[in-house]
Amino acid sequence: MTAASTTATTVLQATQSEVLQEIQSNVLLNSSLWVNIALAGVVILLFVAMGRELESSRAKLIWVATMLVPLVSISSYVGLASGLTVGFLQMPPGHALAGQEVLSPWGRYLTWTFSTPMILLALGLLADTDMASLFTAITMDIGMCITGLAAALITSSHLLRWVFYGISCAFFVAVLYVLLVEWPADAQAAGTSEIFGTLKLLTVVLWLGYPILWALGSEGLALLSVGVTSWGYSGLDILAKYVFAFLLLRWVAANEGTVSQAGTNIGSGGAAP
Ligand code: RET
Repeated sequence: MTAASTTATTVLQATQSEVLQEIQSNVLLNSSLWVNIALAGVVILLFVAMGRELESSRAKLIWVATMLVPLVSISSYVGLASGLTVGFLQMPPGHALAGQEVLSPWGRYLTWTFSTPMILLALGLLADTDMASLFTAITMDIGMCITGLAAALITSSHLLRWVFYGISCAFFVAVLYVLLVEWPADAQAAGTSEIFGTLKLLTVVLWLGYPILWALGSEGLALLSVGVTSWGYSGLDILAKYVFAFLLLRWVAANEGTVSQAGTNIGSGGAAP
């Protein structure tokens, strides 16, 4: 073994049962995961009931995209609670916990790659935006999640952790631009601006909490413990996913007529001239 390979601990080296033991001995961390699993289960059943009456294919598409949010979430949290997507990382020199093995729930960032595009798909359909704009928001969002994952996983250099964090933030700015500048005008034209405005505000405010928490949490400046960081994400998830999705589905169920009349823009490069 080279010197580098003996000193670098990767997420793959601790066994899953060692990681599971560590998670289960940390009550704060463990409860932050199980509360979300239970909640996602209840929310899935509720959303199935709420979507029963939908008939138009557009309303059903929004419903499926919204349903996928708690479905991805329950899978994500079972992955975390079982230790499958959690590992120990040895933080590089320069990090507040340099040299220590820090528990990293990296599965969160990975599964955001699947859940956040569904949130944006549902919002984009609600705003009746065009294909180019929807594609931009979703691909920039995936870029944000993957580079966020890289920022969390890199142990070779403290500087590069923050470089990836910066790249992820740049992707995030593109998502925010679409949400704040492009889609409100589309929603106005589609007659969905009131509910879109509420959901946009909820999304923008809550999503801003994630990079702040990352920076303050155990993977960034380490001002917060692993358990507190995890509860932070769980709390944001409850609002950004379940409350968001509930408000959206309730509105779609009550306003199916408005939703089914939209749909002129998707599939085109933009609004008809
Ligand atoms: C990271 C760290 C790097 C910089 C940025 C981030 C943003 C994350 C966001 C996550 C939103 C997640 C949601 C999940 C619901 O399933 C990756 C924390 C910008 C905005 C809403």
